Amino acid sequence: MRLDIVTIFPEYLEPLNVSLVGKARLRGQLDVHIHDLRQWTHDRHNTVDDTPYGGGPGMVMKPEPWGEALDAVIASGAGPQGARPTLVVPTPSGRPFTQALAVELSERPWLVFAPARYEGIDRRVIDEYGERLDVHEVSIGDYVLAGGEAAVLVITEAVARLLPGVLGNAASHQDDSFAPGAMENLLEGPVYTKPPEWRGRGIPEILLSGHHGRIARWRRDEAIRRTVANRPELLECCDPAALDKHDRKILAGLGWTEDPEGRILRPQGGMEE
Ligand code: JA8
Repeated sequence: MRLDIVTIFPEYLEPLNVSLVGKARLRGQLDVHIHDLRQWTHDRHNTVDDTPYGGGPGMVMKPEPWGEALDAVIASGAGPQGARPTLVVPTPSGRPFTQALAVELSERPWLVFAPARYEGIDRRVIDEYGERLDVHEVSIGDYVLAGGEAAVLVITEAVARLLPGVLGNAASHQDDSFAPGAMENLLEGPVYTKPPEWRGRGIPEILLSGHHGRIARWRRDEAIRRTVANRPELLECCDPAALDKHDRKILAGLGWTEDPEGRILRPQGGMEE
């Protein structure tokens, strides 16, 4: 997979030299190109921003440097079949970045990232490239960063580990929390390793029992408990058929009920806090 990132802070992308992504690059599985947007400015001050039309706070990124940058990056890779990249623009007003979107992006041969600073990029840039490329405006969560570079790191790491051969074992991301069809909408439960006692704390006995069926059931119970505590909405909207009798027993013990269609409902009103 090829990745291009156009940014006014190339140093911000240094973490792409490290760990899983850095190793994937060294192995030739990821071909990463980082570009300084200011290369495509022509004034003495390398200006990339200007005041917003209509007034309001902050500055907006000018369209001309982005247009020249993206044209140059796209042309640099347009092979014989005229391969076009997928453009990814991190923004808090984008489509939520999920594991499903990470999978979708991991299937593309070439991603170009356009992380903004200030109040964002002049809308005409997104509209222009939307006519030529698949453009994904993506939000990594409901908070505002000072710029899109940290979101590029997040998206790149989530995508890179899905590439064939990047993670040691291909089976290992099948049961990630949020992997489509993993534990079906459940968060993962706790994990343990050696030593068997640490600061007076042991390991849940079941994990030492060798009863694989009972261990799987215990792990699922813990996953349900953690999902109830941290992300109850994941359970409330899930397919009722995804829950077995034992799941329902665990949930009943946590105060959850079932409607006549078998949909599960969180405890109503007031007992929390
Ligand atoms: C921001 Br400025 C800027 C650019 C991209 C993103 S993605 C996010 N959560 N915040 C801020």
